[in-house]
Amino acid sequence: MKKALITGIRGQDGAYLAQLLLEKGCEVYGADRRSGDSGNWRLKELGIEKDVKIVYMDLLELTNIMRVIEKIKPDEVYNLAAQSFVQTAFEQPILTSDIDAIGVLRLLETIRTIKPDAKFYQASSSEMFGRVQETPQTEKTPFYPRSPYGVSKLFGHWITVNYRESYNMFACSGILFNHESPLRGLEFVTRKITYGIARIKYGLRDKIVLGNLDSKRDWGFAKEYVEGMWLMLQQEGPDDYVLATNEAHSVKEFVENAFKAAEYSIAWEGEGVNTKCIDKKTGKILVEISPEFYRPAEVDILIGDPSKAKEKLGWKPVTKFADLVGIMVEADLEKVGMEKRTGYFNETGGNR
Ligand code: NDP
Ligand code: GDR
Repeated sequence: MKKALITGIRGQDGAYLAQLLLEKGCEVYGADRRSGDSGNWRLKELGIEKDVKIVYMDLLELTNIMRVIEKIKPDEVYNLAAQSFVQTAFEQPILTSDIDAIGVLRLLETIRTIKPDAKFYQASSSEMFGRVQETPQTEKTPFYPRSPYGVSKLFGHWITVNYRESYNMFACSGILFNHESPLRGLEFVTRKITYGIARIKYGLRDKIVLGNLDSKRDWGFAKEYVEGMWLMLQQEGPDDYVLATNEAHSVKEFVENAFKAAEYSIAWEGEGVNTKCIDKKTGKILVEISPEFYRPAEVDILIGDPSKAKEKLGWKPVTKFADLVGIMVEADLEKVGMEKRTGYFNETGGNR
C-alpha cells in the first residue's frame, strides 16, 4: 500500500486530495499544524475524517518535519500547506515567506536526507505570474509576482525545480490557477460571495462588502484540480504543469452569476468604490465596496493555458464557470438553511 503524506490537510485541497488518494487505495497521512484535537470540518463533510491518519507537523519547525518524515517514510508527499491568503501576505510578509518559501525548502531538504526516493508535489500558484508578461500563461511564461505571497511561492517553485535538477529528485511543481468549491475558505472572494448570499437569503445578513470587482481570475473546480496533482506524480518523470480552464471572469461576473443562481434579480449603480448592487425587487443594497478589501498591488487578470497537462497527463477541466458558481451557491444555501433550522450559526461554513 502506497503511503502518501499531505501537508495542509485542514485546507480545501487537502480534503479533496485525501478523498482521491483514499479512492486510489493509498494509506493517507494528513499533516495538521495544530496540536489540539479540534476535528476537521472538511474531512468530516467528505465523510473521510476517520480514514485519514493525522500527524502534527508545522512547516516552520524543521525538527518536527524530520520526525514525521522519519516515522512515515512516505512514498509521495504533497506539499499543500501555506499561508495561502494574498491579502494576509501583505500584513504578514515575513511569516508568509517563512512558511511558503523556506517551509518548502525545509521539507525538500528533509526528504533529500531521509527519503530521497519519495515523490514530491509543490503547490505553486498562478499568483507567480502576477503582472502578466503574456496571455494566456503557460509553464514558459516569465514570472512577475505582485505580493509577498507570490514572491514566496516563486521561491517554492524554483527550489523544487532546483532539487529536481541538483539531486535527481522526483519533484513536480503544479502551477494551479484559482480553484474553488463548497469547501473553499470564507476569506476568498468566491466563497465570501456565495456564503454571503445564502445568509442574505435566510435573513441573517443585509449585504456583502467587497473590494475590487474588476479583477479577473481563471476559476476552476477544486475537486478536478487535485486529480491533476496526483497525475503529476504518476508519470515516468517529474515536470511542471499549469492547471487552468483557459477562461477568465471578473469578480463582478461572479457576483452576477451567484445572485442569479440564488434567484435574485440585481442591478448595478455607481462606479469604483461607490459601486452598489441593488435588489431590483426590494431596492435594498446587496453589495457595497470598501477600500479595506483592495490590495496594495493587484493582479488584474490571470488566464492559464493547460495544454501541456492535457497532452501529457490527460487532464482537463470539466466544470464550467456558471456551473461552479451554481454548485457553490446551492451548497451554501443548504448549509445556511440547516444552520438556521438547527439554530447553530457557524461563520466557518463547516459542520463542526
Ligand atoms: P488553504 O488555505 O485552504 O489550506 C492551506 C493549509 O495550510 C491550511 O489548512 C493551514 O492550516 C495550513 N498551514 C498554514 N501554515 C502552516 C504551517 N506553518 N505549517 C503547516 N501547515 C500550515 O489552501 P488551499 O487548500 O486552497 O490551497 C492548497 C495549496 O495550494 C496552498 O499552498 C495554496 O497556496 C496553493 N494554491 C491554491 C490555489 C487555490 O485556488 N486554492 C491555487 C494555487 C495554489 P490551518 O488550517 O491550521 O490554518
Ligand atoms: P486570490 O483569491 O488572491 O486570487 O488567491 P481571492 O479570492 O482572495 O481574490 C480574488 C480576487 O478577488 C478580488 N476581491 C476580493 N478578494 C477577497 N478575498 N475578498 C474580497 O472582498 C474581494 N473583493 C475583490 C481580489 O482583489 C482578487 O483580485 C487565491 C488563493 O487561493 C491563493 O492561495 C492562490 O495561489 C491563488 O488564488 C491562485
